[in-house]
Amino acid sequence: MNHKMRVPSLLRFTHSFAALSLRSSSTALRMSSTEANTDTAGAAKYVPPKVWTWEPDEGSNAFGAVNRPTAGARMERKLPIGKHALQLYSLATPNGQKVTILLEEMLEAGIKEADYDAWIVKILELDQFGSDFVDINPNSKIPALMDHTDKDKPVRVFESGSILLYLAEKFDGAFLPTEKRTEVMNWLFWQMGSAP
Ligand SMILES: N[C@@H](CCC(=O)N[C@@H](CS)C(=O)NCC(=O)O)C(=O)O
Repeated sequence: MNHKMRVPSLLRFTHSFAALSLRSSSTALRMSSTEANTDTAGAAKYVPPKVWTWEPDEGSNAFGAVNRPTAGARMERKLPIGKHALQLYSLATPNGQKVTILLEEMLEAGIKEADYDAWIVKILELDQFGSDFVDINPNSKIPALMDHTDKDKPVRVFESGSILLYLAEKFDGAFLPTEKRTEVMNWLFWQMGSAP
C-alpha cells in the first residue's frame, strides 16, 4: 500500500473539513447574534434568570404538582405489606410493567418463591411522595420493591433495571445464564438507556 500517496490526500480532506466546520460555526455565530431573542418560529426565547428561584406550578398540566426541585417525603404514609417475601409498589407504566412481566415469567417457569404482593402507587395522586415509599426509593419513582426474605434485614430495590437484575440473580438460572451474562447485560443497559 502506498502510504506516501495516502497521507497528503487524507490531510487535504482534513483541512477542507476543518475549513467547512469553521465556516459553518461562524455562520452559526452570526445567526445567534442577530437572532438571539427569537427562535426559528419567531417566538420569544427563554432567557434564564441570573438567580433561579422555583415557582410552584401545581395546575398547568398533570405533572405540575409532581415535579419539584427538591427530594424527600412530602407526607407521612404507611405502605401495606402482604404475605409474600416480595412486595412490589408499582403501576402499569412501561417501567412498572418490566418488573411484573419478569415476575410472571418466573412464576410461569415454576419459581414459586417469585410470588409477590403488588400494590398500586398512583403517581398522579402523589403516592410516590409518601414517607414509606421514599424510604424504599428516595427518587420517588415506581417501580420499587422490598424483599422481606430475611425479616431482620429486608432489602430495598429501586430502578427498574436494578430490580430486574436483583430478581434474575436471586432466582439464578434461566433469566441470567452465566455463559450469556454479557449479552444479557448489553440488552439490559440498552433498554435502560435507549428504549422508549
Ligand atoms: N429510571 C427509572 C424511571 C422510573 C420512572 O420514571 N417512573 C415514573 C413512572 S413510569 C414515575 O414514578 N414517575 C413519578 C414521578 O416522577 O414523580 C426506572 O427505570 O425505574
